[in-house]
Parts: sequence; C-alpha cells; structure tokens
Amino acid sequence: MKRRKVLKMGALLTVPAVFGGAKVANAQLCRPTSYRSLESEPDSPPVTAYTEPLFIPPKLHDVGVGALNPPIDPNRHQRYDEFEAEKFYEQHIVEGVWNYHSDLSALAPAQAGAPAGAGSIAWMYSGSITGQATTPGPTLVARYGEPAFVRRHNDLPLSEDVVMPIGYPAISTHLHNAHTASESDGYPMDFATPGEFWEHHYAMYYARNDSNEALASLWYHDHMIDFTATNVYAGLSGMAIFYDDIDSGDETDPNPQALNLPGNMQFGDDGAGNSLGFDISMILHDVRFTADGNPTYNVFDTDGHLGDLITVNRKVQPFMNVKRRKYRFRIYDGGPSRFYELGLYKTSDRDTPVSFDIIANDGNLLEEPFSGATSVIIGPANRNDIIVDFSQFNAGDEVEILNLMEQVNGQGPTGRRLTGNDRMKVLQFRVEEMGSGEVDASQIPAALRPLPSIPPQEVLDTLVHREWVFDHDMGLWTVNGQFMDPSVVSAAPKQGTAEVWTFRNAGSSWAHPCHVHFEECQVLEWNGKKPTGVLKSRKDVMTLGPNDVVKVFYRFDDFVGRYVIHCHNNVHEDNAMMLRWDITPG
Ligand SMILES: [Cu+2]
Repeated sequence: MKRRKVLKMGALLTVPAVFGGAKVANAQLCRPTSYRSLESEPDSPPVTAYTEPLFIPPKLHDVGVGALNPPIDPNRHQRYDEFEAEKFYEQHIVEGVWNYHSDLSALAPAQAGAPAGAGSIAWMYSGSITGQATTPGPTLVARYGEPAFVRRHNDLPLSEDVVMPIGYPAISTHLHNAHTASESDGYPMDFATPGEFWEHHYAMYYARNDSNEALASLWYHDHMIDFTATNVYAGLSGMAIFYDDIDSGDETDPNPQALNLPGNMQFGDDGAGNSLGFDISMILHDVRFTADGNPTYNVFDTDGHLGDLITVNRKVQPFMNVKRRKYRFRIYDGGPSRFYELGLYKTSDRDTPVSFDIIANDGNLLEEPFSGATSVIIGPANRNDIIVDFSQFNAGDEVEILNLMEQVNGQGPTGRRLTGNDRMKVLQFRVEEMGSGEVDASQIPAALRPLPSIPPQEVLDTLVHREWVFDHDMGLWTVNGQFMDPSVVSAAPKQGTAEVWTFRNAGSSWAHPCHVHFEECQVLEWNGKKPTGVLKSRKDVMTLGPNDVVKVFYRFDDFVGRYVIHCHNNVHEDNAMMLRWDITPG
C-alpha cells in the first residue's frame, strides 16, 4: 500500500485533537460548561434559500500611477525603492445599501440615499472598473515580483451622521497574512477618519525571498482598534489572491513549474449565478437581521456574536451554477465568532457526504493534496482551499454546502454535530453540462509546494521561547493576563532572528483562533503531537479549542515595526484580547 493511502486511512480511523483537521469527529470540539440562550435576540425575517445568485467580486482595477494625487511619497514606506510599486489601486470606503437577499431588501426603508426596498445598510469598498462599491470589496489580484500600492479613502459619514447602527467610522485596513511593513499593515492604531486616507505598500516579496513562503488566499478587512468585529460585520471585508510562477492561476500555463490548478484568472460573475472563472473565493459571515432587513448586532455580549443566517460573499444562502469540471474554492471564515464544519451533499442524498481535496491551509499550499476529505473545519479567519470535481455529477444535479458545527453562542462550538435538517444551509451548486468544445485542462498534482525548512531540535532548544496564554479576567479577554494597551510592547524580537512560541488556551469552555500579524509559522507540536495532514502546513491562525496548547516556529525578517497578536474571534479582540509586539532592527 502506498504511504499516502495509509496516511489517509489513518486519518479516517483516528481523531485529530485539533481544529483545522479534516474527516473530523467530535472529540476535537470544545464543550462549553454553560450555554447562554439566544432567545433575547429575535430570529432574522424568513428568507427563501438558494434564490439569490452568488456574488463573486470583480478584480480591483489598476488606476495607473498618474491617477494618484498626491503622488506616492517613497519615504513613507520601508524599502520602497527596492520594491517600487508596479500596480496602483484606489479604494473608497462608503456607506450604502447591499442586497444580501431580495426578501430582506424588500423590508428595508429608504436609507443612505437609496429608496425603500433597495437593500440592507452596509459599509463597502469601491475599486473595481465599474466604480461600484461592494461587500466583499473587489478582489486584490496580485503576483509575486509585482509590488502593489493601494490608497484607501475613508468616505464614510461622520459618526453623528452614519446610518449603520454598529461600528465606528474610522478605518484601518489589514491585509490578513501578508508579509507587510508595519506602516502598511493595518496596525489597529493606524487609522483614517472620514475624509482621510491611508496608504498600503505591498512589496509582493516572498518572506526571506523563498518561494516556499508564497501566500495564496488572503483577505483584507477592517482592523480599527476596539471596532474590528463591528466594522467587518458592517461589510468591511474583501479577498486578496497572490499568484506566482508555480501557483499561476492559469490551468493551461505551459511553464513546466506551473501546478495547473483549476482557474483561469477571471474574477466576477454575470449576475445570474455564473462565475467568470474556476478559481472562486467564498467568504462566510453569519449575520442576523432586524425586521426591517438591516444587520443587527448585540454590542453588550462580549462572548461573541452569532448570526442566524450564513452569508457567502454577503449573499444569504446563494446558489451558483457550475460546469461538470473541477473548481478551486477558497473558503474563508470571515467571522466574527462562528466556527464551521462544512460538508458537501447531493440534495437528493443528504446522508452521504461527497469527498473533495484540500490543497491549502490558511491560504498556503500544502506539500501534497489531502484527498478524500468529507468535511473541512474552519474557525474565524481560517482559510482552506479545496478542489471539487463536479464531473462526478450529472447535469441538473443539485449539490449543497451544509454547516454541521453546532454553536449556540459566541464562546465556541458545543462539541456536537448538527444532523438532518438542523444542518445549516450555506450554498447550493447547480450542475450544468460543459459547453461544446470546453475542456477541463486543470490538474490536482501529487506534489504542491514544499514547506520551508525548520532547524533541528537541538537548534530550536537554543532559541528564545515565549508563551502566550489566552484567558478571561474581569469580564474581558486577556493575553498573558493583560488587556490591549498600544503603549505596551509585549515582545520585541530582533529582525533576522527566530523563536519558538507557544499559544495556550487557558479556558476550559472557550475557543480562541490566535492570529499573529506579519509572519506565519509552522506547527511544531499540537497538544504535544507532531502535526499531520492539513496541519502540516504554514499557518497564521491557530484555532485553539479548550485547553489546547500549540508550539510553533517563527522567523522575523525583511521589515521592522509594530505588529499585533490577537484572538480572531473579533469580539474577543475588541474586548482587549490583543497585544502589541515589535520587530526591532537587527
Ligand atoms: Cu477568543
């Protein structure tokens, strides 16, 4: 028997004691000791599932350097002359209305300059060729070796004039997991108020100039101090896709290095549920709506916020037409607080999960595909790329994504799986015949991208070791017993060094997705065990169940400045579960 086969069978028989695994069972989920009822928050108005076409954001449009007024000041950016921008983008952040679902829009009053019935109140990003603001915002499609510059304007109303009942109209935009100089990273105190802009220089440089450090599925989202959860919930999230010669986005790429994964570098949709390409990003946000069709949020619940309707690219329970061929789906948990176990089922046989391949964890290609997965678990800010082959279905078949993860409050999952009709509807695929002359040229190669090397144990033992304990104190959330204070530097590794960090969840009934800006890490041990399967990867969000302990390896290179470590249950983050750490010149 081949080694990979054995590994796969092993995964079926054993239970990974962690989030982020596939073919999982309940043992890895957390079990809150008490449940708080959601009865105080009324259900959203009824909507009809699978009637709204999936929205697929178009590309961010290159405006050219000449459009930037004032021009770029290279002195404001670390190493700008080495990584001079070749792509130039401008985005405006605005308040407007968004059609989450026609049934909800129909309930909406006249607001934000739009007539009654036009849509739910939303904060959105512009930047596509049409100039239309959307949520998610236009997708930043970038390539290694082609530095990009994005100027983001805060055009939200002043706080006394906003219609959005939640959030605060100051913005700081973080490109999640990008290897970004501090001043461009979306540090939570680096914010722009209405009428101001902030500039972001993305060097599109592999960490340590190592192509094994390539990132692929990223997202940009608001990171305003104390208001991240609410501002993202209001609509401020969008996707970013990084390509290179290996993961080139072109399934017919003749370059022998190219992986030829499904995709043809096309973004957007035709408005009727048909995508323009085969490399599709899907960001999940769970939202609760009022009787007048607007998003609602309980700011007094510091445990977290749960919506009762799952949106995909800010459409409630949408449908998507797919051809009988392979697709790459980049699945993001946009939060704020919900964890998912997503399974794929033919509507005519909801008892038999359809298997698929997982090719990336937290947006980073695995060494080899994890084949035969029957579900994928993601916590807030985690991403998994999967490949689904629809050629196994017939034209006319309907296939659904269902959420199997039971969660009744913001603390974390209950540890039980939803079954039958309790499973939550996420999205419906409608399978169509390929067009005449169309071929699926894509592949699922046996090898994807190697992992960067890790020093041997005797070297790891000599490095600086730090521990980050995620806990609860006086009704708020702490890291190492402290609340977020931007004037306190909790760690200051020197540029060019490496360290071993341990993340510990001190809570016995809480889940904490722990995120570190700037560098990603490799897991050394998860609850004392060496990582296998999809955890043998580079990660930027360690989703810790109760009492989980994860030891990881970090290097700090290329840029210096202020960064943060925080829980990516953004409600915990906003209630102080965040620390500043700095990289200092070596
Ligand atoms: Cu948390």
